[in-house]
Amino acid sequence: SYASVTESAGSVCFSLSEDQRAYQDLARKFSAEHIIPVAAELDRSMAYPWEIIRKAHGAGLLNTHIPEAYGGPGLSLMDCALISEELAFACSGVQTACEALGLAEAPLIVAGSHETKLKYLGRMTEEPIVAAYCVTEPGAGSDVANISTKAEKRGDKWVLNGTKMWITNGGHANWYFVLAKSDPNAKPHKSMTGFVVDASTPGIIIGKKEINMGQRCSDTRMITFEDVEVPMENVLGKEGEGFKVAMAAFDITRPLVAAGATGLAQRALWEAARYAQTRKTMGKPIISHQAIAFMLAEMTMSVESARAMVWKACWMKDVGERNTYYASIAKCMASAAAVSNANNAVQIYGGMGYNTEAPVEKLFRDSKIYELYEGTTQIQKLIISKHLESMYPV
Ligand code: CS8
Ligand code: FAD
Repeated sequence: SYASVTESAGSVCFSLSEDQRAYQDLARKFSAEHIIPVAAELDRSMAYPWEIIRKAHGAGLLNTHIPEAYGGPGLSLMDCALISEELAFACSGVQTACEALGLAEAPLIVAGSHETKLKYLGRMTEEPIVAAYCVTEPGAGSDVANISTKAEKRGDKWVLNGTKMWITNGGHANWYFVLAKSDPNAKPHKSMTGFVVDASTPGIIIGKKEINMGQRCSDTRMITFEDVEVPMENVLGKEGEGFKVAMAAFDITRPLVAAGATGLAQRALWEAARYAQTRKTMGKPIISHQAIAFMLAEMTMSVESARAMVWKACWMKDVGERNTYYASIAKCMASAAAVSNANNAVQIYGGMGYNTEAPVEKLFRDSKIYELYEGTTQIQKLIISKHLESMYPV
């Protein structure tokens, strides 16, 4: 394990194992061959990247944290982060579509019964299908405790009613993770239950594809549940524990979203560093102007420090410790790196950076979402700050 490598080296270990380098390589080659060539067209057409999903499934790059018992490769979070970074380097819209499967699966991994895992995680590993995580609602995003979708027991079934918003993969999912209020009289954090819901269940209404600023091939929808019947065995964990299940999922996925943001930040640096060596003004390449060189140096520092925090957040989880605090630091830092590096890349490209023919224009639009989804920057800071009193007692 990572822990024993660290111990035996007598230091902190930043090197990758042979297997990790192989996964990184596989993802890098896959991205270069199958994603980069079609990324601009997917951005224009906004078509869902089904073909890439099928190929990625075949290449073993999806569902990577599903345990072996359920047909997955059971990779560590660190392994998954290496893959996520490479996919997002190529196109973060594609990576979001891929990562959203992992997000839907995370509550099952955290709290699903053996039978539920066998059925729904097994399905994901058998064929290239996708799933979605339905927590946010039109009236409650950051404030998860305030959701209003209802779950009521009727006979031997649960019945769901309510509307979810901004659901990634919403229009293509085979099944949904749904968080709903099952006991309106309980305290908010004990009032919710998590369910797995087959997308073919009557009463599920799929909204139009939302047209977003960036990551345009990713599919974002409103999903409405009208008297949707869910069998008792599709409850994840215990009744009333849904809030914690939904939150614990983020301990797995926030480091991976942060890895995606790091990939985008790295791509912006890569594009800008190369452009700055060929574009000349006042008789020399613009990289020779210190103002530009220092912007590139800052972009380098942002991406390196974001990656270091992603690795730390993953390592913490992989050695079996609660990583919520580091997951939030990584998510916050990496999303800031993505936004500032994309902004700087556009600046370094000059007027050309503002044009749709330049790769950095897409990066600029794609980057902003990282500061919003999976918990906004303010929410990550809220989570980090909640740790301070116990860390620094007076
Ligand atoms: O509501 C919390 C929050 O995190 N809000 C942000 C919501 C969010 O991140 N939404 C993202 C939706 S998904 C998405 O955007 C997908 S993007 C597309 C796919 C991309 C590819 C993947 C909050 C604001 C931090 C919570 O605040 P509070 O309501 O004040 O609750 P707390 O007091 O902090 O906690 C209440 C109890 O829950 C326990 N808890 C909290 N976090 C965890 C974790 N694991 C286990 N348990 C947790 N991480 C906490 O300990 C409290 O329990 P007690 O027993 O009461 O002590
Ligand atoms: P609000 O919660 O209304 O926040 C508005 C502003 O207030 C933000 O700046 C926020 O940071 C700030 N704010 C809120 N509360 C506080 C506070 N206590 N202190 C300080 N500032 C605060 N959700 C899912 O469940 N599944 C998905 O698959 C999914 N995919 C998404 C894909 C896209 C493209 C988008 C745009 C969203 C997606 N989301 C998904 C929803 C996303 O997680 C929410 O949009 C996000 O959590 C913010 O919630 P909100 O939009 O309701 O903003």
